[in-house]
Amino acid sequence: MPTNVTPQFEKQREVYEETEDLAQRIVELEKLLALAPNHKGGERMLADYRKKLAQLKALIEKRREQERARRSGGGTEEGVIRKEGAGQVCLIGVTNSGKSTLINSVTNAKLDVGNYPFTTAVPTPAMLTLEDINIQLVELPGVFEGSHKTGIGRQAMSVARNTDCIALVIDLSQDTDWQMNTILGELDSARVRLNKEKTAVRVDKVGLGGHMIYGAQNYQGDIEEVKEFLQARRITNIIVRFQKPASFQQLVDALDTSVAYVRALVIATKGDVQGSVERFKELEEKYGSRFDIVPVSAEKRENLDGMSWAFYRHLDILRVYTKSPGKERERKPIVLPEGSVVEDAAAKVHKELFIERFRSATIIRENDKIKRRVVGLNYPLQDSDVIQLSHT
Ligand SMILES: Nc1nc2c(ncn2[C@@H]2O[C@H](COP(=O)(O)OP(=O)(O)O)[C@@H](O)[C@H]2O)c(=O)[nH]1
Ligand SMILES: [Mg+2]
Repeated sequence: MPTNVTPQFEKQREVYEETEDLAQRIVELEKLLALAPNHKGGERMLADYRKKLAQLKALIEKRREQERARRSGGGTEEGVIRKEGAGQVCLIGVTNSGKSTLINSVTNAKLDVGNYPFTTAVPTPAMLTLEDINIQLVELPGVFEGSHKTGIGRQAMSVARNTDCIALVIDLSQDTDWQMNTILGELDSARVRLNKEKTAVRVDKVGLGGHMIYGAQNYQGDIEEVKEFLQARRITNIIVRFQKPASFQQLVDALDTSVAYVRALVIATKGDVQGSVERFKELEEKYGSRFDIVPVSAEKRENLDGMSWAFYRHLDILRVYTKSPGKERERKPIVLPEGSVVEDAAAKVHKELFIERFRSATIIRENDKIKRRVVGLNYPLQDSDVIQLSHT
């Protein structure tokens, strides 16, 4: 025995060590932790047990997920497009609805435009530059009833479920209700849910960057156990956002890949054709309460800027600019999830200097009544804040 522990603790340790059933083992280990000594010297042992607990929980979750995947016959394959830029928007619609034309008109891409079906057979990315950030647009192959069961459709849905925002592209030159029903039906079959209430925890698996945890103050527990859980699940690169107060179980649910919740909007295109005004009105009446609907015409280049900014708003991100005393602000922003605080920005600049040795932050808002304010690490940031950090 490394440290002084109580007889109850010793007894519970035996119970725990003899329990074989995984779920029960977790329960016993939790009991053990509750009985653990609270003095110095016991910390090391406690940390080891906590780590063990996280590993056991990860193991049981993995088994459950495999079980669910086996039952539903679906895999958990990742999207095939590498995410780049500040966020990713997927354009989805029936064939010939004008997706390629839209992407071509706001990026340098030269996607094939055709008056024949299924010109674009694989998810195709292009980069939209909006002021000082880039947004990745991805055209998904045209959907049709049952397309989620085809190889191409499955791949498209896998990209859709991992994206930051879905743009439903609705062609105003043909029946809109049929288009909406087809797209929504296919997404629903692929277990992609749109515009559901913001969940307490949002996770995004990414290609690099390690464990990026935002809103840690909302986590009801020790943030170390989150990191250990991710490690034990062998998830190396991920963004976890605690957007509201959240428990360990809510984190586990968020990592469940069988249902995806994605933000969405509608782009109503070909606004130049005859009958488009009436069809747009119908669309508004029917779906206006569920989605933002943005009318455009690629042909007449109408409202393309409005569409780009609508994408930006639906990514739920904000831009902040750092500034050194006596100098201009940096030209390139730091992009953070909405709801981020000063600490999240400081972590991106220099953790050791500006968090561990944090002194204060000055926020400069040119258009605000109070132009400069001195704040702490927990202060919530707004889009286009200029921030000056100082350390001891
Ligand atoms: N009138 C009009 N036609 C458009 C517009 N955008 C696209 N189209 C036409 O719609 C057809 C299909 O376009 P495309 O971008 O290939 O559709 P996709 O299959 O959804 O990628 C092409 O013939 C385009 O010229 C628009 O804003 N107005
Ligand atoms: Mg196309």
